[in-house]
Amino acid sequence: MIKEQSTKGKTSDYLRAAAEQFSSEDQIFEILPFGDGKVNDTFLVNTASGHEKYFILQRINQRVFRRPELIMQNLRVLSGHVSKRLTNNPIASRRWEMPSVLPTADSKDYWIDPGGFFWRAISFIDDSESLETVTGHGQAAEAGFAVGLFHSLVIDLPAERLNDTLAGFHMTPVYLQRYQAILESSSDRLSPDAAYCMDFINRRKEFAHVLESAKADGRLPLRVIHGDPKVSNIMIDTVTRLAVSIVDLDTVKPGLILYDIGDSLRSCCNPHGEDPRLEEVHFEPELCRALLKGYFSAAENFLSEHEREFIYDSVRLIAFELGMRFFTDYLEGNVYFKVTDRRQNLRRALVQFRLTESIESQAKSLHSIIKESSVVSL
Ligand code: GN1
Ligand code: MG
Repeated sequence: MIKEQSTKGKTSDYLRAAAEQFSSEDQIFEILPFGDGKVNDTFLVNTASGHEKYFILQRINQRVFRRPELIMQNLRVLSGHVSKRLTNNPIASRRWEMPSVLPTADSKDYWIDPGGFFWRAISFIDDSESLETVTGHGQAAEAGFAVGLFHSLVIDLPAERLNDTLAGFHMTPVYLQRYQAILESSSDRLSPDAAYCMDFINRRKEFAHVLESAKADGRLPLRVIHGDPKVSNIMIDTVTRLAVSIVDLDTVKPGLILYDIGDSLRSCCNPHGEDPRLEEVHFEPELCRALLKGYFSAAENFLSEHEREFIYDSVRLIAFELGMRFFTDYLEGNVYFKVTDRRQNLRRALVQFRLTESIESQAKSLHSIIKESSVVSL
């Protein structure tokens, strides 16, 4: 039986034992915390002393992913599909790799520790690193290329072949409902920052429905999406500085392609990242232009007219949605996103709301940048 995740189960309890399940004959030399993930616990395992031979070990957060075995099934379907695509149609003149699932000694996709926690291992993309923020047009174009290439590789994978690993993910009206329910039982609503957040959300309640309404009336189709294409999930070759992979595939599932485009723009065009000083936060339009150029250079012409029309709304929406998710979690006592202090999720919410305002204040110019960068070249 898989145990319900609780804050009591320390990751360190079975960390080494977990690494050993996936290291085949290799000795474990070093295990280090890895990346900036806010949900799962992620480690880099080095299995060789003197030189580097790595894999990624993760303990899945079962408060968020209630059925992690469904993630592993999705990863199998995804990697089977993509490796066939890459064998039949290799990416011309550049390196591109998909992370793969590593089996345990008894050929399972995961290991459940004696405390009931779910561990799995994924290959590390050699000679690559992720970026914390995008600092130039070249990097934005590479991030866009990676998301576009991912979409083009899964465009012919029927969405119904994948499990829904996280119900309601990126459905803004669902987050709005949750926020309203939590607000009713919260006592923090009187602090000035919390009052600001409440007012901010209140003024955008109608807007929260923009993508789900268009989906409901058939204008936006369900496709296979990545779900979390933020900048730190794009792997860059340490020598060529070109994107070589997109990782963190737990939220690959049926969804709107605009969740991905919106989230990629939200993350990459915010040059100071998710935890800066508030006055530094802004949405950088020229990074948006570069990212979309990169995206459309890899994504063939499959985006419909409607999908293109909603690109502006999608970036505004995903920034707003993430702010609302952080704020709700703050009100709820930080049960979803990892935090270092009690108010961190409140600060994160303020950053995303500032970013949303920056996007809104540039609506007109962003619409024309999006139009220019997403022209179909038939
Ligand atoms: C979470 O766990 P991590 O850091 O990969 C979240 C994303 C957010 C992101 C913001 C499953 O991703 O939706 O965009 O934080 N993932 C989940 O940094 O909720
Ligand atoms: Mg993620």
